[in-house]
Amino acid sequence: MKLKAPSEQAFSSPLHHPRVATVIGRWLGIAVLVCFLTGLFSHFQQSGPAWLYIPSRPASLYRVTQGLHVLSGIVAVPLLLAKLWTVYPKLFAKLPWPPSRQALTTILERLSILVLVSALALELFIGFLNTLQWYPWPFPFRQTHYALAWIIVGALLVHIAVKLPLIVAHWREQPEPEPEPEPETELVEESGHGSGLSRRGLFRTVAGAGALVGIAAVGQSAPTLGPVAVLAPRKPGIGPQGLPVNRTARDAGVTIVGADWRFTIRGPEQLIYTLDELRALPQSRSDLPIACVEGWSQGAHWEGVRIRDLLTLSGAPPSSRVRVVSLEKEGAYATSELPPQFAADPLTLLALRLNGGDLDLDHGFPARIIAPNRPGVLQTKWVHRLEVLG
Ligand SMILES: Nc1nc2c(c(=O)[nH]1)N[C@H]1C(S)=C(S)[C@@H](COP(=O)(O)O)O[C@H]1N2
Ligand SMILES: [Mo]
Repeated sequence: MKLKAPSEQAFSSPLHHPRVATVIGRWLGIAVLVCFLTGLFSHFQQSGPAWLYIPSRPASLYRVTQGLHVLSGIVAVPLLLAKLWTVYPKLFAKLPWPPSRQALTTILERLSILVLVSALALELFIGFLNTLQWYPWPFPFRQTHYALAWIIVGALLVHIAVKLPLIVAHWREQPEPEPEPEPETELVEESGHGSGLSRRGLFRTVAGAGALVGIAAVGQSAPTLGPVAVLAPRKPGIGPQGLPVNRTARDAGVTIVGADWRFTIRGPEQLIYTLDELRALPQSRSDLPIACVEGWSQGAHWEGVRIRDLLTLSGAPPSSRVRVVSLEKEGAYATSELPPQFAADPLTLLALRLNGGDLDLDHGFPARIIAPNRPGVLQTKWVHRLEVLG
């Protein structure tokens, strides 16, 4: 027996319609745009060009942008699935044959959609696994995630340009045309006419699915929704001193920190402090969040010595570029750099205390960096040296 592929016309449900594709495409487009822009911001924070100035305020800006990044990525998943379902009969459309100029355009257009869909599906998939801190692949996550983002944006612009006439024609709702009188009296169920979901019903279902996964995820950065955050690997309030931990001291290879611990600042003058000497310096308080790139965030109360005060003590100007060095031996987060505007910000601390007690070893005991508007990965723990770079 020979199996025959259906033709595009076999899918006659009114839900496989350019109007539906336009409406869901708009939602997906907004989610992708928000995800892209917030992702760029996060990328530039971590490895931006030297000329790019990122302000240290508003203090919670990164918390909001990264929360939106993960939220829009998760909401994009049901939107993408719905969009693909709406347009999948196109897979069975006949290619114009013999090849003509028009056929070439059609093939190129199909290829751009193939690139768009596969890159976006892969992007959302690895992004979601990353929120679970699971990296079952041999490539570096951040660089790959970033490169895919540009491929998606490029392919999306081509897709929108090609479909522009269709998008414009279906941007506004039009009254649905009267169905043609059918020659046969009996309607087959599969034909979709008059049966099943209406367009409005489909839009409600898709919006509902988006809202549901959104609510299940956003609780990792919005504490009031913490209890329903079933998609969140870390929930607010759970962890030592009521704050989640991304990488424990043990995972980072940091063991007991003893009385021989010293803190060094290398400026024009080199100063060395014991922990008690650091505690005897003027202490400041900052209420700042840890906002992890993986999407969870939580505010906390920090106490410690202002970085700008330490810089002044070592004879350096308060707005200096500073290298932060951890006791952690290897790993991408063992060191970080504070740009001058972050070092000078009075909220930026070498924190010794968290939520009213000495730092837990997993939160960076004896000392860590906490600064406003920064990704969690740059809030270096177990700090034992600052180097003034200029
Ligand atoms: N030295 C060092 N500092 C680090 C890390 C690390 O792995 N090593 N992890 C970072 C990450 S990814 C985050 S989100 C924050 C989390 O801080 P917390 O564990 O105190 O909540 O610490 C940051 N500081
Ligand atoms: Mo993080």
